[in-house]
Amino acid sequence: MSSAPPVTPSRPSSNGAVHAQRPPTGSANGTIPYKDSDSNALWAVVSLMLGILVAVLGFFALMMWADAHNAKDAANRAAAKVSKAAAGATSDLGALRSYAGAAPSNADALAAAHKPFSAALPAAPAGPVADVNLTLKDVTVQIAPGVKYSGWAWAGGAPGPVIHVRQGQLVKITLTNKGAIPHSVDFHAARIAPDKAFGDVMPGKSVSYTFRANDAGVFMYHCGTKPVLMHIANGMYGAIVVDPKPGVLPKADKNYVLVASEWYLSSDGLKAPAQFNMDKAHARMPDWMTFNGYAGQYVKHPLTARPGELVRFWIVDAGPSIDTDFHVVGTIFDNAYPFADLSSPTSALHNVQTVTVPAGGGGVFDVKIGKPGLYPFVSHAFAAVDEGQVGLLKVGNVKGTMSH
Ligand SMILES: [Cu+2]
Repeated sequence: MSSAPPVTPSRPSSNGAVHAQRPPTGSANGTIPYKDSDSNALWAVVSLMLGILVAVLGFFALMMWADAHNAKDAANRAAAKVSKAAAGATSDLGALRSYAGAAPSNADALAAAHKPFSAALPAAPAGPVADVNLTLKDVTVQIAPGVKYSGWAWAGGAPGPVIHVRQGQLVKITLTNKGAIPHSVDFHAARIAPDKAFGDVMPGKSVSYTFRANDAGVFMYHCGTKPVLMHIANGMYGAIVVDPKPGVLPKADKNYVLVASEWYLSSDGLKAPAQFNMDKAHARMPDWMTFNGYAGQYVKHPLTARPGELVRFWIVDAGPSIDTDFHVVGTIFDNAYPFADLSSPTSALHNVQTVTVPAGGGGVFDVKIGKPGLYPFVSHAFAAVDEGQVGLLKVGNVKGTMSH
C-alpha cells in the first residue's frame, strides 16, 4: 500500500448565532368607551370589572415575562454550555491528520511474514458448562504491515479469542486483569444485570460470572469501562458464537469468524507504536479498518474453500463506531441472517448482495461458490477497503492474488 495524502475534512461552520425575533410593536389603543350613567351602582360595577380585568391582564403579563425570562435563562445556559464545550475541547477537525496507508518499504514482505489471526471457528466444548478464561493485557499489536499500536487488549492481542458455545450451555467467564488500569467484560450474548456482572476489575484481580447462552447467534464481547470508546478502540473486543439447536442452520463445510474494527492513530506507528487519538475517534476518522485486527491479512493469506462447499461467515462488528456493509465480491449470499438472529430458519434472507452489520452487532452469511477463483470479502463502504477491511476467499486451487 502506498502512503495516502493527509485527509483534511472541511470544517463545519460554527456560526450558530440565533437572532431573537422582536414581536410587532403596533400601538394598542385601548380606550374603553363608556357612557355616563345616572346610576352610581352601575359605575361601581364597571369600575370593579375594569379592576379585575387590569389584574387579570397584569397577571398574564407577569407570566409572559417570567416565561420569556426562563427561556432566556435556558438559552443562556445552553450557549454557555456550548461555548464551554468548544473552549474545553482540543479538537480542530481541520488539523486532524490521517495516517491511512502508511507503510514501510518492505511492507509486502512483512505482510507475507505476518501470521494471520485464525479465522476458523474453534470447536465448542462438550458438556453442559463452557469455561472461558480471558486475560486482559497492555500489548503492542501490529495492525498493518509495519504499523505498531500500543493497545489495551488480550493476552493474544486483538481481537480476543473466538469463543464457541452451544445454545443452552452455561458459560462461565473468568476475567483476569493483567493491565495497568481497571477493565471489565460485557457479553452481548448474556441477559444479565450489567451492574452485577460487567463491573470493573482492578489490576491484578480476577472476576467470574456465569450466564446461560439461551440466544443463538454471533455476539460481541468487549470491555465496558469508561471511556468505552477508548477501551474498545484500543483492542478490547472479541466474538462469541452460540450455535443454534440442530435444524436452524444448514450444515456448513467451512466456518470463518471475522471481527471488524477501526483504529484511530496518534502517529503513523512505523517507528514507535501509535496510540489512541480521541479526536479522530470522535470524528469517526479511522486510519485503519481491519478484519481480525490486521489490515488485509487474508489478502496475503486467503481463507479457503473447495468449489461447491457451503462457507459460513460469522461477522461481528466491534466498531467502536462504524458499521460493516458485508459483501463477497463475485457471489450473492445464499442465506443471510441479519443481526445474527438464528432463532428459526425463517429468520434468513436469501439471495441478497450486501448486508449491514451494525457496530456492536453480528451477522451470519452463507455462500456456496461453484467456480474456482479469488473472491474478495469486504465492507462495501469502500473507504473501509482502502483502510484495510478486505480479505480473499480462495475457492479451489487457484494461483495469484488480486486487488479490489
Ligand atoms: Cu478496558
